[in-house]
Amino acid sequence: MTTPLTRRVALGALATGSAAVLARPAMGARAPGLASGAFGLSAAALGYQAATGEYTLPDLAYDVAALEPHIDAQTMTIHHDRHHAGYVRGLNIALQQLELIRTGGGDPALIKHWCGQLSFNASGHINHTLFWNCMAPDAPGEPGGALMDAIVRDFGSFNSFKAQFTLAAETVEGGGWAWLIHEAMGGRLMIIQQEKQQNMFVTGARPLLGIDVWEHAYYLKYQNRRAEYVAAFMNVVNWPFVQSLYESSDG
Ligand code: MN3
Repeated sequence: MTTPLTRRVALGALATGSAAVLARPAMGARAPGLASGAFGLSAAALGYQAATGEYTLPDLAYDVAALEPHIDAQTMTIHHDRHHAGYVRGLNIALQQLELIRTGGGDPALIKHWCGQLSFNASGHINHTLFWNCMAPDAPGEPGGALMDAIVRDFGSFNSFKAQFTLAAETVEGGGWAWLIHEAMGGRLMIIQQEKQQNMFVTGARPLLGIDVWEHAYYLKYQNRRAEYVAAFMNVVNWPFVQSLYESSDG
């Protein structure tokens, strides 16, 4: 059983860009918290409880006010404690309902419904866990190392990357995300839009940097001015964390 404290420590190590995260893992080894789980996040970082088969809401690695003035404390509190918690709850319910169908206690006619709920809520949980870690106070402004090299190679320059990422984020239709992803088979970076929590993703790609552009992510502070929110987000990107995801995905 993983305690909340353990999770907080694990996420804290990711979010603060500690030496363990910044260092490129040696062959066969990974930095703490970056064990071989989904998308470079460990089971502990995702709040997975092996004993019960359920997921729990991971704590934030920083105070809800730590990203002010770019992302306000009230939005962070509601977003994490209510919206993200809702995805975790929905994920556990979907898993329970699918088990009931499997064991004869559920309605087989609802398999499509619960598969949809599983995809939506599991993706919502993973997306948000990544999202919180993609932001940090005292962010460095730009990536470095191999990630910066890859950005320049695949987008021409960091400014070109930023312009395309911003445009993608501003124009997601309805609720959704923009992601910088690593398509590992081709070995290149791409920017995609994702509708809802799970649609339009590229199979097998590793998400590196995501911005939540559902209205719940910005409406309290920015109302309908999504472009201002996207610009503010770029000021708090936790590039050391994004770099660690990239460097653990290309080996
Ligand atoms: Mn959200």
